[in-house]
Amino acid sequence: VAATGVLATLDLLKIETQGPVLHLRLDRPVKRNAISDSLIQQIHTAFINLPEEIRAVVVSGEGAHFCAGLDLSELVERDIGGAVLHSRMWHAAFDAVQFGRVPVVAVLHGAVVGGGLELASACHVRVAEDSAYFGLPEGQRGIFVGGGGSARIPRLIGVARMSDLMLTGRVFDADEAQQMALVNYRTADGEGLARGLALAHRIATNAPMSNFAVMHALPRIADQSQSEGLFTEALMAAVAESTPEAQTRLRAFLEGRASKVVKS
Ligand code: 1HE
Repeated sequence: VAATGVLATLDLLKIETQGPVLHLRLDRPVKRNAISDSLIQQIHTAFINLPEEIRAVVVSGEGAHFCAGLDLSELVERDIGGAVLHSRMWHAAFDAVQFGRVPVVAVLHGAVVGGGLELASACHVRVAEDSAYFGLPEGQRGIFVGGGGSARIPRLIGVARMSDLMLTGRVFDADEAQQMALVNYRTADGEGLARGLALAHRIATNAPMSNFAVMHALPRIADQSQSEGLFTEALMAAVAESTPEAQTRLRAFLEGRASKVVKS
């Protein structure tokens, strides 16, 4: 179903909903989905205006590539102050992705480079098609990451691998990305979206408070000392457990009405 309201006004995104899942497609294929100021603002607007009934989001890219990163044609015009604010604008948008209301599944194909990799790293689950490849060409362009990549990407693959990408211009293919757990799922070309949507529908069946805890508590606990982390965990667990939904779900299991955990 096509999106309505403010989401329907975002001309660089194609947004559709399938029940509780919203599919947001970067829709600037002529420029390989390069992220202009307008596009970053539209991503931000979309994520802070998700309809109430949406429980999970899938992000993908139209055309042959997921995303070519920053729109380099807009970079030349900025002074230092403007550049700081520009980077902060990206931070706000990708914070809305990572720390919004619902989990986000990225479906990746073709180039996932520069700011495109920064966007992918703000998502919670990553699916890569065979064609996907990952790089940080900022080093070659004479710039640095500015979309949160230096904070997020080392948390996924480590400082050493990110340094290698930036210093040597190395590119990881989908196999390498999977080996280093940069991507969680691999599919053949053309099958990523179906897998991503299926995962999003599965995520959408979880209790919202459990999903919230995974999105908001887990990465913060990972940043805390063990003692602070354990305390945060106890508080988060108590909040989740005390929701009526948790009580209902626990009772359903105990009464034999809930699914068991089985080998997939
Ligand atoms: C662009 C951009 C872009 C394509 N900004 N216009 N990102 C990069 O350094 C990656 C630069 N792009 C590429 O390496 C390639 O374009 C791709 C490998 C992604 C795709 O190649 P291809 O052969 O399919 O397409 P193309 O012919 O290179 O590009 C088609 C058009 O898109 C062309 O414009 P046209 O007017 O000549 O048709 C390209 O100029 C344009 N295009 N990528 C502007 N990135 C917050 S900090 C984040 C910092 C970064 O992200 S730095 C990394 C930037």
